[in-house]
Amino acid sequence: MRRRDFLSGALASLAVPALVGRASAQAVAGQPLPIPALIDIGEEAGSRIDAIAGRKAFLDGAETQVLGWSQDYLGPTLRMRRGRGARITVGNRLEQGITAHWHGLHVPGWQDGGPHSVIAPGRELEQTLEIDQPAGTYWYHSHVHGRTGEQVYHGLAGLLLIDDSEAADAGLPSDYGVDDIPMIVQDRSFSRRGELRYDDDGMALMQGFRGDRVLVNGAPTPVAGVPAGMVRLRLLNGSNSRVYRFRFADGRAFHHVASDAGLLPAPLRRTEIQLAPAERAEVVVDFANGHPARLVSADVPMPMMGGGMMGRGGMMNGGSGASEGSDVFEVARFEVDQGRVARVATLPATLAGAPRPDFGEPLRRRSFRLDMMMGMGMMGAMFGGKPDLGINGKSYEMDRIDQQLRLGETEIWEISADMMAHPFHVHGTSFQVMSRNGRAVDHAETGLKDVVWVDGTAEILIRFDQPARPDAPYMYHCHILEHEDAGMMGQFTVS
Ligand SMILES: [Cu+2]
Repeated sequence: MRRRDFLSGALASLAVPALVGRASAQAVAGQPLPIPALIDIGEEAGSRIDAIAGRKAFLDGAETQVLGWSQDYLGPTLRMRRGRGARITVGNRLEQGITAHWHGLHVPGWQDGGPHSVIAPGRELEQTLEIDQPAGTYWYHSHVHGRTGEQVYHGLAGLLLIDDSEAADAGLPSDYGVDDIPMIVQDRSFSRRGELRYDDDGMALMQGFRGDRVLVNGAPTPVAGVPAGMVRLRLLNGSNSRVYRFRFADGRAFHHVASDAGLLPAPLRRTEIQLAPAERAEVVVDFANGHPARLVSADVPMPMMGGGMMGRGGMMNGGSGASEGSDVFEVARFEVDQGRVARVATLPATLAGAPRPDFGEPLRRRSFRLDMMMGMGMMGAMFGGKPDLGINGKSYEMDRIDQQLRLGETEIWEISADMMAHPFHVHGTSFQVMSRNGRAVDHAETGLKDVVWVDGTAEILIRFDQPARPDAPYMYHCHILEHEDAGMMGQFTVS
């Protein structure tokens, strides 16, 4: 949406775009789920990813401009091993700067790929990351201040898996692409001609950009072939702002085995799981009965606190024809393929290799208020400007250090949100959620995290064991990418 169109568009956008079924170019629904190539990153030279521009047809016969890491849209899955170095070169073959942020990795600030670590067009950066953290599903994406939303939207993201020898004995399905399936879930919007559309003005900025189609690994509502047994799904919400509440259309239960930053102590039986932007979950689903299954998501409206000016409107689904009801849309289908061998028949009672966090006594408390009402905030957006969003009353500045932390000291961070809920992410570490809205949170249900959904207030226990200097500090920010780009971010050193 261009700014001059904004006022006329503002009322229409009170009803957020419907998901699925609106674009006139037809979705190539039902194509096989693409499985990103898996690259083992070891200590030897030679592993690289390059940011490139290309064209891709998401919808039938309609190509559109995309970005990707060594491929058109998204990138290979990078697998790194705990206790080893991971040597990787990141090249930039675009005409704009990029970064490679290793989301969830405990690496020093200068290797973290934040906004200060821009790789200029035509340049490359070689790094050896020292991997020492729990096995889990992490990811990587560009993180250039002011352009993260646009660059990730067009494809600069990919999965990053950490393995370790202990978790390898957890007894979970682990044959990549066969019974251990990566799923990057994103919503996108297309023009009538099938071109990717992205707006970050006005209301789209305030609520976060939302698309009207859901893609998994870049394919609309794909079908995954699975063996007749236990299958692990590694779900990443790679969307700019959409929150998903995943479940199976037939109501089958599944087991939640890992969250953002490692395994849970024991598999947890669930029928539904919510993921905010940048959150991950590993779940194990039993396909032994041979029946096909459909993964769906309830539409989750952005909760506006106190029924604010934008109301609580969600209204994501406009006539998908799905039988689940008007607020549910399909994400992917699973079909049992008898040619695939199921290696795991039962889940262990507890998960070997699950992190056992020991944060010790916290030494201090800090507060972070996620602000949407600063200065011209909401009014700016209503009149087509770029509002300043911020944290603790300040919009992000590249040359201002907001906090100076001490290496190895545990703190309690209290994060609060006005107006609407936000997913709050911290670089360089994993944390434990202590409470939400004053109610204690059970570690066995949430595991270690690097994103916390803040719908009111949340308290986290946090500690940094890696340094970050003023020239490449760590970030904390809202992971609604439009909010982050508009300044809902801060930065800190650790020494
Ligand atoms: Cu936000």
